Amino acid sequence: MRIAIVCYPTHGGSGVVASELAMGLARTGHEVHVVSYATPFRLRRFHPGLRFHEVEIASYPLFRFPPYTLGLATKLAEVADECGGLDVIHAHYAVPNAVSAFLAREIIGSGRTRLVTTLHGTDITLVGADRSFDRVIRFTLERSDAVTAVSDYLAERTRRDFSPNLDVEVIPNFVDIRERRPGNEGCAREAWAPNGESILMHISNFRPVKRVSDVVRVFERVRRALPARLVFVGEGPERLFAQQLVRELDLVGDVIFLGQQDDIQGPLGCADLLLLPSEQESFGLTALEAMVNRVPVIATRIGGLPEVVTPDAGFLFDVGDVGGMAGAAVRLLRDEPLRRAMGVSGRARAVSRFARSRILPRYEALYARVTERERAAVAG
Ligand code: GMT
Repeated sequence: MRIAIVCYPTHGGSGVVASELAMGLARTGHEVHVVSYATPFRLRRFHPGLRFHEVEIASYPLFRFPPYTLGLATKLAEVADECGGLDVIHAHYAVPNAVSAFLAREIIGSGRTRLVTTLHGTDITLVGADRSFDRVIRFTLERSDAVTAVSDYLAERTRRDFSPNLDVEVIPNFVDIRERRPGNEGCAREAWAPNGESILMHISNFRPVKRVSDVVRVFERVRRALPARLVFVGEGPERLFAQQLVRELDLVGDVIFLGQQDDIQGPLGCADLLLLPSEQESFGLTALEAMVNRVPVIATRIGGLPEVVTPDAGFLFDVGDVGGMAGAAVRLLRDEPLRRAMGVSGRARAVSRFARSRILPRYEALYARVTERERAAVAG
């Protein structure tokens, strides 16, 4: 099949999943075109069968805001023309990717191209909650040939907030289950914890929903109980606040800000546990990454996280329950057999439920269904 994947290129879960899907589909023999405003970070190396198309927006003094939605739609239509027609445009994230993809399908107008929209979370829970986007999101979802969501929670939330009768298929996110992926240099514990301290890790885009100050506060309590280090991976608007709190709580020597990393399997190799105290998470891809790397997870009982982190793989608490999370962290760090057992069960769960080899065929089956449906309608 000839498939265009539209996604964000940044270090967020939706871009990661879209890029991994694109690579997997290309390996399976599909012709894959990735369209975005920059090369997604996971696709910077050469991948046979995969092409990247950059959306460029001409600046013009009249435009107060660059018209990215239109540029993306135009680029998709151009890609369809140049490659001889697209079977599927698969948009990851509703705003504006699915809206542009809808427009592109109308411009292409061949009747051949199907639109698949995958919802990732904030496109429904945050962006979608903005009344100004409400109608355009509902319209696009209803006009998509198929809509998928990454968790039961998100599918239900989408139906509740947008369209009660909308058919939303749940196709969960997936991970690469290889023990040592190419480019993973491994990591040296001594560099972060020279005296054998425990290592707690947080990985995110440092948005307000991630509650990074809770990460620091949990760590402060753990630090009072035992020698430990906290490693932050990622970059975003709340990083400065986190750094300030680290200074206020006198933790500077024990906290490492690693910055944005393309490979998180490397750092996770040194983590004893992952902290994810988010107030919203439709899935929690970093929790799954931790699990596949045998790292137990301490997270919040919200959104799609309970579908990923089961009690054998970690501990879940109410949002803001810093004391509960710190208590569980201390317990885990003091009880090595428990930590190891949770790591092993977390990996087993990740491999049996969320391996790429399980999830990729579900997307392929969906593409086959939407394209077949159309052919059958034309033939009939
Ligand atoms: O967390 C974000 O704001 C980024 C967003 C994204 O687009 O990458 O993450 C969402 O999609 C991920 C991949 O499906 C999910 O794992 C995250 O849980 C989800 N984030 C939220 O729902 C807050």
